[in-house]
Amino acid sequence: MSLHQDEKSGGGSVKEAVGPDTPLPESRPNPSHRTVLLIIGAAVSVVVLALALGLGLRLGLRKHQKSSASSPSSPPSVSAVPTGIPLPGNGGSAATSGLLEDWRLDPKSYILDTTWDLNAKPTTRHYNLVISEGQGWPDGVVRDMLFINGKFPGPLIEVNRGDRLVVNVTNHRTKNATTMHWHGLFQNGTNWFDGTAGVTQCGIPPGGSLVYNFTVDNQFGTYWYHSHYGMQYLDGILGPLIVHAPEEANARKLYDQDPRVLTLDPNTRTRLRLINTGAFAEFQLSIDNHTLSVIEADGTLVNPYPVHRLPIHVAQRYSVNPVLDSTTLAVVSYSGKNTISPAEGLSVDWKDAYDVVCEDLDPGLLVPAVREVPPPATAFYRVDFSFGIGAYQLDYAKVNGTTWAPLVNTTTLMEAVDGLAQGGGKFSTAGQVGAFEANQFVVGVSNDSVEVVDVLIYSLDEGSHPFHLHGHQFWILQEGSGFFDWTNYYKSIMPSDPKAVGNALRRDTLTIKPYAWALIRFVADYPGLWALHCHIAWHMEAGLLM
Ligand SMILES: [Cu+2]
Repeated sequence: MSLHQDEKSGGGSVKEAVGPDTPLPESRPNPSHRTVLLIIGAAVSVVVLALALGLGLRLGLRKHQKSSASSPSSPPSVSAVPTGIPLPGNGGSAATSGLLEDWRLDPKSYILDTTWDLNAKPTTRHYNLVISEGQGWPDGVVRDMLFINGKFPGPLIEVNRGDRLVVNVTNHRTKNATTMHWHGLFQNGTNWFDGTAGVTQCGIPPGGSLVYNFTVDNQFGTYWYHSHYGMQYLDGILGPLIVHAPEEANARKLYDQDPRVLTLDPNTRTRLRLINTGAFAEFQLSIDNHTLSVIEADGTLVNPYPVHRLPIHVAQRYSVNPVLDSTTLAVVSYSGKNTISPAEGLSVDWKDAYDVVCEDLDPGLLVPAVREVPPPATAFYRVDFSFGIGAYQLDYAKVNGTTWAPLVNTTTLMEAVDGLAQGGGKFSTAGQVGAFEANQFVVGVSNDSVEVVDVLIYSLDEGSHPFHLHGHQFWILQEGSGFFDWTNYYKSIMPSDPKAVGNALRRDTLTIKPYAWALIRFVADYPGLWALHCHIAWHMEAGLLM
């Protein structure tokens, strides 16, 4: 299996944000663009998690090497835990014995139980998540981390559509507050549990706790949860969240994995749920000699579509079925075959070139299995964003001229409630709402009727940006660069001519390409304040949110 990290997401305050340059031994091999992982097995999401956490250090490593006099020349390592780096605690033995460090979650706990009852009556499912501080070495280098229930990453949360989810989040940190966001969940009627610090809630203070209590409805698929407070999720506050539904029965596959090597049974179809929980890099995932059949994107089941490489940008999710063929040897091994550790040369990488620019699979290739023609739009907004140098010579993002900053001691939601009270129950719905502070760019949508909202997001930046809309899925209606075709828009797209908008892909995180635009549409029927933002952690920190 190879994971290609594409670091050309560009833009913004990247240089400021890659984190401390941890001194590294000179014997550390060159970082390879093609990384083969044998040590970290189990769910591929864990592989992604570990690489994502290590990313800052890898970037730091590059800088370090550039500035050092002699460049190391040893070949790329196939081990996720580089040799020659002393690991504290029992980490050293873990690298050789397969035992887990006590802070690392057992990857086996991410193997979904295929006997899960998809048709169970709606019930209430309780989870406890305790946030604490500590040290770990997910990429082989010791760093300060945050843990959930003492582990990284967080536990798998599983529900059925229609269930009530009750999660008690307790903050055992000594200084900073925290929140928990349920990425991709609609939160219909419970906007205040969306977990966005400064927008829908104040942080949970050290020593405090908050019980999130909401119903998961109208959706199923692969989601995740993460802290939405500063850039905390990069330090470890994250985990997978799977919503099941009876419709899944057709697509349901069996899972058979091993904690050290991804082991597949050639006679069993396997569903890998992939989550990019990283901060910055897009991953291009491939398995040598194996086609990946994409069956889900951000909670939308799609007709199987075969790819050799799957680009996954930050916060996006895909489900894939590896097309298995036991005559091939690969780093993925087949159970019952004596091919646990083939030399790397025995399997062959796809010849397809890696994407140079971070971009999604063409949404036109992923056809939703359930056709939903978007209703005609009733409102239209245009959003331009760019980066520029601001105070303290830092890069700041501008969204229609505003740079978002989380409110302290209150929330945008509270300001909205106050605004409603002062307006006698009525609220301006014309464009940007003036009831908020200047750094809170809020677009008001009617609270008297359900609007169908088109947003044309226009990038004036040289990088790629994975945009996430909270609380909704959106249809991807059009993408392009250069001028937007207004004539065509008013003639066929706004009124939803099926030939023009057809069976457009629905998802919640879309990569906007450099100097390009995307037209998305969503039905604004979940009341509340919902963030629309780039999910690259330091771009959001730089204000790329509205
Ligand atoms: Cu961005």
